[in-house]
Amino acid sequence: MKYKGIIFDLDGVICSTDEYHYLAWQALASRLDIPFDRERNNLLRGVSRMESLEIILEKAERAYTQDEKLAFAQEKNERYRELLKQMSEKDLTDEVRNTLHALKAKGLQLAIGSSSKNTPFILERIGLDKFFMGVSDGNCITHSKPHPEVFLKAADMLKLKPEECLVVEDAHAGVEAAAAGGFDCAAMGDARDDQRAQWHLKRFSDLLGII
Ligand code: B16
Ligand code: MG
Repeated sequence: MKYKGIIFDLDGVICSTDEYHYLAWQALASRLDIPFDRERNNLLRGVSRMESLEIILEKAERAYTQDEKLAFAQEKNERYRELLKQMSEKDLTDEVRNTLHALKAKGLQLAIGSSSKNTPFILERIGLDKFFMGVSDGNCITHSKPHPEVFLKAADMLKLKPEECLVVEDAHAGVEAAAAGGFDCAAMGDARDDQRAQWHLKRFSDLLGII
């Protein structure tokens, strides 16, 4: 088997929290009268909270102070966490759950590589808080994707080299991060056709055909 480990992005790969990010940013942008739509939202995938805010504010008609920006980020995160609180194990699809268990049964070592500081909370909501051997997230990195740090830390947690791991991503920034770190990547969702990825998944369960 070519890969010994798999590192999964969280939002948009394991669960649909990418939709909640969109709704929470959309509410903020609308309050501030800043144009924002799903196409611009795709630019925020895999990017840290403050960098996401800077991308949204590019369309603003006035400049904001750092204190205002911090308050906006907090406002968005509070709205986002209200949406997360409604999540339960039902928000993990059977397809994702069954595929994860099948990969583990094949002896693969599984980790999370997410830019989100809310990762522990989300994993707990969907009942996967004890499932992964390593969780590398926004709380343990200093550089957000497309920097490879989050995936390099995940590989370290699995005690594997980058070339032994496959990264699964839905963000162009994440595919770029995987390539920069020397990882193969399976791209899905918004990033599915990214030519820097070695694999292009129509569905999450297509992973079983690669491994
Ligand atoms: P938070 P991922 C990323 O998660 C999201 O794609 C991105 O939209 C978000 O801004 C980032 O996490 C930070 O999230 O505000 O919860 O810390 O796709 O890398 O799992
Ligand atoms: Mg993602």
